[in-house]
Amino acid sequence: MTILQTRRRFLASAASAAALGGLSTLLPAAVRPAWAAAPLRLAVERRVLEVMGKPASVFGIRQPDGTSGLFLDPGQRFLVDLANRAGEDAVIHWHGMTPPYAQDGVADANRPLIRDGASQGYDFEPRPGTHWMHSHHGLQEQRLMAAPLIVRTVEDRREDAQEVTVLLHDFTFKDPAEVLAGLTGGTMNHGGMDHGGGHGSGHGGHGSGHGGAMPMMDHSNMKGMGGMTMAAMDLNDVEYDAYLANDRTLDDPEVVRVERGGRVRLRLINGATSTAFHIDLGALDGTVVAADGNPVQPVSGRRFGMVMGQRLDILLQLPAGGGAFPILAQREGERQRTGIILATPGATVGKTAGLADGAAGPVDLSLERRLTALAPLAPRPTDAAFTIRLTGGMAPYVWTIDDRAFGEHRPLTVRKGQRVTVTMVNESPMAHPMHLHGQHFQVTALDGTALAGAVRDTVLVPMNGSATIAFDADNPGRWPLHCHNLLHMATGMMTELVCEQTI
Ligand SMILES: [Cu+2]
Repeated sequence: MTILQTRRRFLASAASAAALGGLSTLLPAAVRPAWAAAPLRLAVERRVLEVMGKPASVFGIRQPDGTSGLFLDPGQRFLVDLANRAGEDAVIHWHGMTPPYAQDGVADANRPLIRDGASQGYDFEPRPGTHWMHSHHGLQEQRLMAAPLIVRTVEDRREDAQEVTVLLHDFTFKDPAEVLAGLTGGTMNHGGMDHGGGHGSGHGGHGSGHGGAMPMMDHSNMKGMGGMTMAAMDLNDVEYDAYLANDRTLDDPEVVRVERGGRVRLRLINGATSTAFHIDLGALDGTVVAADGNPVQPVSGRRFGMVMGQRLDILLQLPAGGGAFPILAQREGERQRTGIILATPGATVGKTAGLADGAAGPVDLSLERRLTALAPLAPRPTDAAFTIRLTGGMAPYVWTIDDRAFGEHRPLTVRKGQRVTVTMVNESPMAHPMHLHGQHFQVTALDGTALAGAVRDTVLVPMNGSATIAFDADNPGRWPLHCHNLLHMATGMMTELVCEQTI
C-alpha cells in the first residue's frame, strides 16, 4: 500500500473510525496540548546485536537512556511519544493493553502506519501486569522489534520480591522475508498483516481433507525450508540460528545478581515469532501467580509451557545458602534452549549448555488446565456465540480461519456490552497460539471440557484440540483475532472481532 493510498483511506474512513471511538485521542506528538504532563519517550531504532560472535542488524524499542521497553509504576498513565527511527514505516502494538481502538498499534484502513521519521502520541490507562510491545507490520517482529511493557501494581511493590524480566525470542541471521519465501515457495505477498495488503495466493484449494493429519509432502517441497526436518515439522516451521533471552544466548547469558534467601518475581515474555518454550526452573520450585498479566490461583512446579505472545509471572524463593540458578527456556520438540542465570554474591557461575540432554515434547494445555482466574468473569448468559475453525497447512504454506485468509475473512460482529464466546477448533496440522486484541478473555473450556480458567489474551489451541474463550465486549473497534505465530499470521490466519457501539 502506498502512503497516498493510506492517507486517502485514512481520511475517507475517519468518520467511521470516530464512530468506533477513540480517534480523537490519536494525536501526532506535536499537537498534544502544552498543559499535558511530559510524555515518556520511546524510539524504534536499528541496532547491531552480536549473536554467537557475529553482528546482526536488528531493531529495538528503547527509551533515551537505552532501557528496552517501558516499566510503569502503580498509577502511572500510559503517556508515550513513540518516534519511528527504524528507517522504514512501522507500527507498535501494545500487547496486553486494552486501549481505545485508535491507539492499539495496528495499521488498517482507519489507522495509518507511523512513517519513518515521524512520531505518534499515546495516552490511556494502562492495564497492570507483565505485557510487551512489538511491531504489527510485515515481518519486523522477527528482527526483534519487540520489548517488555511492565505495569506494576501496589501489590507488586508490597510483596518484597526482586523483579526480573525476561524477553524470549527466536533469531535468524537470514532476512525474514527469505525465511517466509522458503516456506511458501516464494508465492506469498507477505503484506497480509495490514488491512488492504496482499494475503497471498493459492488459498482456496485446500478447504478440507487435512483433518488433523499431516499434509503429504514430497522431498522437493522440503528443499529451501530452512533446514526443517520431517521429525520436527509438526511442531516447528523454521530452524533458527539462536534463541535469545534478553538479547543473549547461553554462550554469554545475562547474569542477574540476587540475594541469598531472597524472593524473585520472574516476568517471562515469550516474544518469539515461531517458537513455543518450556520454562525450566532447574532446582528451584516456582509458583505461577499471573498469566498474561492477570492474577491466577498459585500453581507450583518447575516446568511450565508458554506459547508465543504469552506471559507468565513466577515467584521464586531462593535458598538461604545461595548459588547460581539457571532459568531456562527450551524450544518445544527440540534440544535448543536459552535463558538467564540468577546468581547470589560470590556464587560460581558455571557454563550452561545451549543444548539440553534430550528433546522437549510439545507445549500442551497441562498448565492451562491448572490455571484459575483470581478475578473471573461474572456469571451471565451468553449473547453471542461463535465457532471458528483453524485451517490451512504446510503445502501450500497458507494458514487460515474457516478456510479463509485475512482479507477474505468473515468478521465476528458483536455489540458493545454483549457477553461473547468464541470456540476455536483446530483442524489444521499445527498448534496455534490465538491472540485477541482489545480485551482480555477468560478460558472457559478446553477440548470441550468446561473450566473456570485464566483470564488472558493469548491461548494455545493444540492440533486436534479446541479452546473456548468468553469476554464482555466493552471496547468498540475492529480487533484482530489471530495466530501469534508470525508466519501463520502473515500468510492469513487472522480475522476480526468487530465490536459495534450502539447509540
Ligand atoms: Cu498458527
